[in-house]
Amino acid sequence: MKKAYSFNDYISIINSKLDSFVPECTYGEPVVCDAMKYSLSIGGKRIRPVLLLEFCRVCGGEVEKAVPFAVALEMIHTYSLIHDDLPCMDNDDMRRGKPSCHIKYGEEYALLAGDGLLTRAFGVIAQSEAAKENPACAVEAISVLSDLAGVNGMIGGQTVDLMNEGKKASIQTLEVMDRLKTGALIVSAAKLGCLVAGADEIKTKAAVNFCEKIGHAFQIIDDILDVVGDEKELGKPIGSDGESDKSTYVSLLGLEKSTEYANQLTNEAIEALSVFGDEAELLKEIADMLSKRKN
Ligand code: GRG
Repeated sequence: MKKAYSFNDYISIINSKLDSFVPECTYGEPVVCDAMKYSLSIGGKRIRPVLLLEFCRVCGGEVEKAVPFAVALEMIHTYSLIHDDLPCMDNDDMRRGKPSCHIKYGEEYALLAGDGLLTRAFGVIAQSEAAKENPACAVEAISVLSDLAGVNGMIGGQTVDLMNEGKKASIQTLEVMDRLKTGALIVSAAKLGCLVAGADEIKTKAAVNFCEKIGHAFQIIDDILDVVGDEKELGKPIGSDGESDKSTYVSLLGLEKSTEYANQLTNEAIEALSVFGDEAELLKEIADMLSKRKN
């Protein structure tokens, strides 16, 4: 098994590489590249890239090789946050405790920065060392990411979310929406990490199962934090779900049942890790940390 990394080791690797994958502007108007770098650099928990790198490691892969895939995933996540904050979506002025991209750079450039991150993400994978060594792996990774971030993945979830604005959605609708909107990118971390490592089907299934469960718990906790969270710690205002009359786990199940549900999913996620034996310690810690997160 390859050397173990701590959560902070992974954060350092990711944070030190993100900027270098944003292209230099060659025509003298760097505003969009600056906005891309700004949104990538203002923080964030880096959960998705950390999971990707750790799944690669526990499946016997080389973490260094997986870094561009992790960067690509964080770029797609960051693009979704930039677009989600725009006035035509959630109209949020703050993100990760700092002014949202459109507040800092204007709506037009924020839109382009999101587009820039999305398109660049696929280039980062296609141009990686791993792609040169194993083009089929890169093509598969691009295909997986494009499906999970696309209209039957994250974008689909956002569409269901928009269509249900102002309506009382059922718990079933909520589960579909969150599986797509929040879960799909978290699952892509498992799929891509396993793919780069050349993991077998049993390990890939276990990794996907783990990410589906923590992705689901993640959204429930997001809904809980929107009610009982601390604005400073969250880096964004709370109460927006209630204000927009949005159906959430909390509004449908109540705080106590939502918390129990999130804990149950976290336990199930941890059980799914048994196939990785002693190597799963950090993944268990991540599940536990996410279940107790305050931001
Ligand atoms: C493409 C417009 C558009 C939207 C896609 C993912 C998404 C839909 C919108 C982002 C906003 C949102 C509340 C998504 C739910 C998932 C979620 C809780 C995202 C925040 O992820 P964290 O907590 O963020 O990992 P950090 O800042 O830590 O990276």
